[in-house]
Amino acid sequence: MAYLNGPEDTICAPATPPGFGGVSIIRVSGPRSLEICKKIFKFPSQVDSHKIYFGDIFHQEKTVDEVLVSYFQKGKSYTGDETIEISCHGSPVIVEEIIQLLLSHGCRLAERGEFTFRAYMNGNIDLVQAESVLTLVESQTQRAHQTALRHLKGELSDKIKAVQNSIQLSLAHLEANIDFSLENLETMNPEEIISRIGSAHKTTKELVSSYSLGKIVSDSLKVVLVGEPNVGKSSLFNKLINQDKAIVTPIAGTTRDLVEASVVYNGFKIHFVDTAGVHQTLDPIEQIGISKSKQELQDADIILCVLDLSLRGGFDFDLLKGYAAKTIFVGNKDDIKKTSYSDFLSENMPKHNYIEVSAMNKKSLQKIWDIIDQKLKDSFVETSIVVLKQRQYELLASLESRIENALKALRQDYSPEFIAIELRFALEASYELLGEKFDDQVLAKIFQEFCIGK
Ligand SMILES: Nc1nc2c(ncn2[C@@H]2O[C@H](COP(=O)(O)OP(=O)(O)OP(=O)(O)O)[C@@H](O)[C@H]2O)c(=O)[nH]1
Ligand SMILES: [Mg+2]
Repeated sequence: MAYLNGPEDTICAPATPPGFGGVSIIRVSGPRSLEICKKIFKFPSQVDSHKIYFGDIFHQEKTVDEVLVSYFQKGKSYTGDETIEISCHGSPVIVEEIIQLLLSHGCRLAERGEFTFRAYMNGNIDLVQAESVLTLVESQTQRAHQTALRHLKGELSDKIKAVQNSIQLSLAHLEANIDFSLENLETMNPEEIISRIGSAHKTTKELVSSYSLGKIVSDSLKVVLVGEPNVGKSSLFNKLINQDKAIVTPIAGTTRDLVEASVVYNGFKIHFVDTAGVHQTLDPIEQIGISKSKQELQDADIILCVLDLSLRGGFDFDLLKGYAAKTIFVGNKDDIKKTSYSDFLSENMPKHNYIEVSAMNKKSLQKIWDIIDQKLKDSFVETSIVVLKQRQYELLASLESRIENALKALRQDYSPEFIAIELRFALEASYELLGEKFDDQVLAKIFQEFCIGK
């Protein structure tokens, strides 16, 4: 990662997306920010932090634009370095011209995420907070936005730090016990250590299990419709997304590809996938579609297996093997004359995962929304903090398993050396989580997901 080598560089980049708008903002950060900006903007003799100055950006006596310039002194800015933000008129031509001027006077173009990277390197934020900046700018629902904001404010980091503190303290006391030269030292008794480690374990466990909701919050809840051809999957899909997106015809085998669409519901993004009807066919195009349908089942949060109430079908229920917990059977075409098949279904299907609806009657679809609601409720966990990132989840899971090992060993009165080893591993995971210990490749991966200017 190039910017690991250039903390002394003064960097610049547009902070607003390219295009025309009311204003565009250009960010400049680094030790020479003020010195460089003075070459293109007339500051008063005394420049104060967090003040906005009005004037012209000039180049060889010619005015480039009328702008507002804000100054943030070192230690009091987002990055922690001296920073200047130029708000110019929102035109890509003006932005380009100002950027070129800054470059010609000694700035370097910022890399992706470099401003946030500097904030992290300068200790303004930890790695968990840096990741939340990305989630914040990418969030597509209010709930994702609020969760990311709480992370940015440090709520998740604080929980991790509290766990880290408990481990450090317990480790110190255990190690004092191991070290015989400190024999007369007053150390914590085992019950006290067990209680501290126990509560650290509870916190990490809650955070780990919050990830199932976190995935839904930061991404979406995925609902996949499967079933035989002609049962009404596409009709239901269109009604659920409130759009005529998938083609509906009385011909079996209409849908051949995946059709996908998302809607926002109660602050969550719900992603629906309509699939090709599954049946025995020799048509190679349909076969590809069917194999795509099967692949979708794996990462669905809810599978809606649609059955036609008016017709005895021959759906191969083996397809859903292993997915029982997330499958709901939906008897569709409730509005037309039912056959013995529908009586059979209502008698034999387990009540808790069987519903009857009609794609022709939008009101009946409330039953599907109720299922989605229930799934969201089930995903809620004790803790109000939700883990959103896979990196955080994986490290928290390893943190949890190390603490759990230590706790078991403590309860069974194992030797303190053994317990200390587990706790040291746990501590390592917590350092990695907060970015107190880092690997260049991990950092590169995190910050390169950002856009330029962030
Ligand atoms: N009466 C009635 N007809 C329905 C209902 N749902 C779907 N249909 C009709 O059933 C036919 C098939 O509907 P689709 O939505 O295309 O079925 P599909 O499951 O997507 O079919 P494939 O794409 O071929 O797998 C169409 O003629 C729909 O109008 C319903 O609830 N009641
Ligand atoms: Mg279809």
